Amino acid sequence: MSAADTLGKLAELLLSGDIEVVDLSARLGPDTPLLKLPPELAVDTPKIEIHTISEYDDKGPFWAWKWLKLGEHSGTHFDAPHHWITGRDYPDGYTDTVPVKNFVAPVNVIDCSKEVAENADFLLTADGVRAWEAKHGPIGKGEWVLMRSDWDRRNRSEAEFLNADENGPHSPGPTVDCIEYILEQGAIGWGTQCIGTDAGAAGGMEPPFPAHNLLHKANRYGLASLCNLDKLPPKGAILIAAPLKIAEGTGSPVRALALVPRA
Ligand code: 23J
Ligand code: MN
Repeated sequence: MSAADTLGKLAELLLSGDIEVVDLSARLGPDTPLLKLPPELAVDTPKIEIHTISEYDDKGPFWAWKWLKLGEHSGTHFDAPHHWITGRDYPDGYTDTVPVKNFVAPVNVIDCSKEVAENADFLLTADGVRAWEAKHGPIGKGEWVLMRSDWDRRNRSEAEFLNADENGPHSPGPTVDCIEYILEQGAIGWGTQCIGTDAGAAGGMEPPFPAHNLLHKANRYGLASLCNLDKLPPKGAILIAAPLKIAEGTGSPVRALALVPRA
């Protein structure tokens, strides 16, 4: 089938609903949970603010509009290579310079929800990824790898989403060897349902924050705070996640979508 015929068929299947569009983004607003770093480490991203300019009133009689105060790394968002010191020198590593082709790619979804339900500190290892591949097929070059934890069920409460105690945050993520392995396989990026691409305990790993460190060192991408991964098949869906074209941006909230064949 020619590319034109294939795209025509895709249009037909989208219109009939045989290919569904699944929303992988969380609602973005003042209650959106935001990352809290240890106070000695850094300054946190500010709370989201949404201000009304006018709403059919004396500030604008016929129109409603708002302005936002919004950190780049807020809610469901994309991490660009320039976000981390290891990726700082890639000219195509900013939100406005990443090739747009990379915003549409096949997606692998590794279901860790049972493990995470029993252990909030669960870490996915390279062996865990290989065991998944033995069952579902190899991770291909240029594909996303997403860790399903069903952590989005906690996102209405910042305390539950961050899940911190006196020892720090408890949330699942990848090991160093997990990220090394998916990069060897040619993955375009790694995404999770937690506040960031790294586990709560990742500050103590070597290197610290291995998902950030290694992905961005390889000029690859991250996605955080994804929703609805329980609605995706292990393989066969296509992920669309495009950051805003922020000038020299390090990341951006995204409306992440998946194209999924109807069961
Ligand atoms: C800044 C510093 C550490 C981390 C992060 C941001 C994120 O998770 C993020 O949103 O990229 S771990
Ligand atoms: Mn981020």
